[in-house]
Amino acid sequence: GERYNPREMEPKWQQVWNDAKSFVSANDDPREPYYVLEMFPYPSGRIHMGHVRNYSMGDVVARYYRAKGRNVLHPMGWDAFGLPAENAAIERGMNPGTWTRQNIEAMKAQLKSMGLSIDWTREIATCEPEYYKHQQSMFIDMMQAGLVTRKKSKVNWDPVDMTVLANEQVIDGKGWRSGAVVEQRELTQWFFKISDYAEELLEALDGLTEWPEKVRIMQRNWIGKSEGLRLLFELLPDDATAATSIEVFTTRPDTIFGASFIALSPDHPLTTELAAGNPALAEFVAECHRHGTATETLEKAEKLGLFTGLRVKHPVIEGATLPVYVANFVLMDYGTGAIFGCPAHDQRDLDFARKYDLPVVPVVLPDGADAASFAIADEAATDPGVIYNSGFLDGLTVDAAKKAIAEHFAGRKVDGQPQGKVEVNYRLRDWGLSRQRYWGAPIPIIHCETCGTIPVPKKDLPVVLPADVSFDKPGNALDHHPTWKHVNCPQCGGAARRETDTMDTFVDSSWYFARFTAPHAETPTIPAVANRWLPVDQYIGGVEHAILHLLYSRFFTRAMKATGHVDLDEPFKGLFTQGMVTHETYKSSAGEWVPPTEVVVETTGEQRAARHITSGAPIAIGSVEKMSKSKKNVVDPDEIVATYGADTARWFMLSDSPPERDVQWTEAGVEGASRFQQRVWRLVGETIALVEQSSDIVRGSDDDEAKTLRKAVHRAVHTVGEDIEGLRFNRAVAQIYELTNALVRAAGLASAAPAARIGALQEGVERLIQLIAPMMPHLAETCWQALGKTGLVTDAPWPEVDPALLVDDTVTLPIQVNGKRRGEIAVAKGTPSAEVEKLVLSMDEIVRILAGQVPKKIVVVPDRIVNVVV
Ligand code: ANZ
Ligand code: ZN
Repeated sequence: GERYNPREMEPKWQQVWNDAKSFVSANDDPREPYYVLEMFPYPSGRIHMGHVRNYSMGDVVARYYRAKGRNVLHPMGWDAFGLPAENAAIERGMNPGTWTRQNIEAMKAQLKSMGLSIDWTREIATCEPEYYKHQQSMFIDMMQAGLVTRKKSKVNWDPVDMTVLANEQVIDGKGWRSGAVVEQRELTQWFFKISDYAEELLEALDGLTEWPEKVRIMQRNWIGKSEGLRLLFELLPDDATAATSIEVFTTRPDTIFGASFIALSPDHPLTTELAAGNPALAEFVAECHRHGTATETLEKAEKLGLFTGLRVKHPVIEGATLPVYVANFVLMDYGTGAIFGCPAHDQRDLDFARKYDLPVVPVVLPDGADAASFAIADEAATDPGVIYNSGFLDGLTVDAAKKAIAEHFAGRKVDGQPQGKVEVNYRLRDWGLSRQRYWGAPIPIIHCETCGTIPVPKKDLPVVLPADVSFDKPGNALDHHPTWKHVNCPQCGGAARRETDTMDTFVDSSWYFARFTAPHAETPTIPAVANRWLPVDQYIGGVEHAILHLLYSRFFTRAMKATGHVDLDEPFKGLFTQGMVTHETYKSSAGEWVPPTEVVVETTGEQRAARHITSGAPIAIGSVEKMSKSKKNVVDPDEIVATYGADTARWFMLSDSPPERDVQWTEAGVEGASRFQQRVWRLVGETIALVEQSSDIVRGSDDDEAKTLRKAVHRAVHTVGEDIEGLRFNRAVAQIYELTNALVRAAGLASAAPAARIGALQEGVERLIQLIAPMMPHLAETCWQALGKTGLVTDAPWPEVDPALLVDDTVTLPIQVNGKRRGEIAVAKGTPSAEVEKLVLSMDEIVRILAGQVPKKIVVVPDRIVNVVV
């Protein structure tokens, strides 16, 4: 027969599906809904192999549940705002919108060439006013519901790009793009009050049982609940300040006897007061400000401090005092902005103490350590143990000591207040959404000198981004626009100014899944429709979004509930985070990365050697790395689709490793996938020929040969279904390989009962095609048609499984000789006793044990046990 030609068949079937509107889902379809979603892409220009993997998985799930009779929603859109578009605009002198929309068109064509079962009628792009109009409207709703605030805050300011940077965009204290040393600035910013939901977001994690445990742990840590104590330290009188106490926050009050200093944040009000009269301190504070606020930066940076001259009373050691420092590692926006340091049991405190020569007194004795000899060197002791060197706390566990010391301080007074107060703190900060950038959704606010901060009236939405902007000056092009920001106040009619900050792009992606349920509605959602589809049954994407995107979406869903747009708390019922796509790296002798397309790899025995495809120069084969432009080890999906077809790329992506792990893209792997495709096609051809030659085909026969094959088929249908539901795509693929082998063997068999065998083969091949349809849909349609089936395999219901054929019908019977177990025998269920007897007596082991004796009696309990009595 002819080879299968994906280049011809793939576009053909894509057209057929498109014309038949196969994947358009109706909101009023009475069948049970199933919503599968892959994280929508940023329109960077081209899809990469990571997208291919992500969307192949989602498509298998979508096509499978469609076949299972569910009303499937499988949409696609574009996370289309963000900095890269502005950078491209600056480089190419192009409007960011033009660049973005061109990229969307190019990537959409690429996605279509993959044959994904997407409902393109629901496509959305977050940069279009039809989308962000509703985001602006919800922003106003949330503001009125008290979920938005505007406050001054410290931000990372990139002095070259003239914008605020997120903590994640500050790398080693420098702006990720400009490389400029990031400064701290106080700016008035817009915030979502996500911290109001800290406890709820934390508690609800336990209910997300279909999420990976690692993602839940990351969110738990990010929210960072800690229970501790606010503790007042009495200041010794000093001319430098009128303050009488310092309040610290600690989660380890049990270590109080090991305290050796107090440290204030550089931004603590007392620091500011002292710095006014202390030039050295003022200089130190300025130095701290020159380094970023990013927590990560602070954690890596050297611990630095300056003694203020102040001292406090030690709260539990009579007559002792502690020095007060200002230290760079104490943050103002956590706890109280002041700490007590216990160097023996906290690494930062230990580094600090070693540097400034402060005492290190251990007060928690690790389990198993000896009190007389235990000492702290370079590493703080953070393991559990028993309190010692601590007066009335001695002998208590850490937890018991925390309780005891909390009670102790609750009963004492400093400045007329209890000295200690139990307090819960969260690391989670409010979500700063202001960006001083052009390419984002404008924040719908007008500032009026008389009326204050006024939301834009809803009838005036959307606040549209002007297209006529120039990027000749750094900073926010919206702010530089000659007219855009000058408006009249909607309240008093006087001259006023538009807010020129735009929204963080994470806002756009915090509700797109809800918009997909009614993408053309005049309101942000149609609540009844959204509630019917949501939560997303299966969400699939990269683990890099484990915290921000997924946490923001969880918050935003709650905020949408509070403002009446949906009626649910959790947006994603099932979450799956897929692994990355990797490839070998190659380097020339000059030490330059060489792309795989320019490399020929030859294998002789165990040895692999590479050379340059044109020059023949030797090339070093390097490690396997995540595909990245910087290492040039990328493979372009377009080239793969053009050479092998989309089905081959999809199949390989699903087959080679568990979906949560990395998969290594290899030429050999793709070729294997391509060969399998041809093998299926040949099997279909042989089956058709066999069917044509025989006049009498029997389907569903109980004939031995036919039944064995039918059992293999039904078992495969059953387990492939289970594996797809469990997202174990590689195992589903392995089952399909096995079934194909069995069918190929059966096709080649010279048989005693050809009518039954060919019937079973025909049934088996039809089922095989249905099993591969979610993964290689184009090949499956071609085969389905060749087999003479009517309609599309895409529309065929998932095959029914005959439970009788799933039953394993061999049993293993233990064999006892004179009551002692001597062996076992596997026989078909229901084998008659006489036959079992004969089989047992012919077994080598039994013959040996009997050593010529004739058994007195043989008792066979059918399907249970064999007893031989001699
Ligand atoms: C004394 C102590 C002794 C502490 C010890 C730790 C270990 P979590 O658990 O993450 O909430 N801390 C408090 N406020 C701080 C701030 N604004 N900036 C930097 N560090 C701060 O961390 C709480 C602990 O971090 C607190 O407990 C405090 O140090 C420090 F053996 O107090 B601890
Ligand atoms: Zn006004």
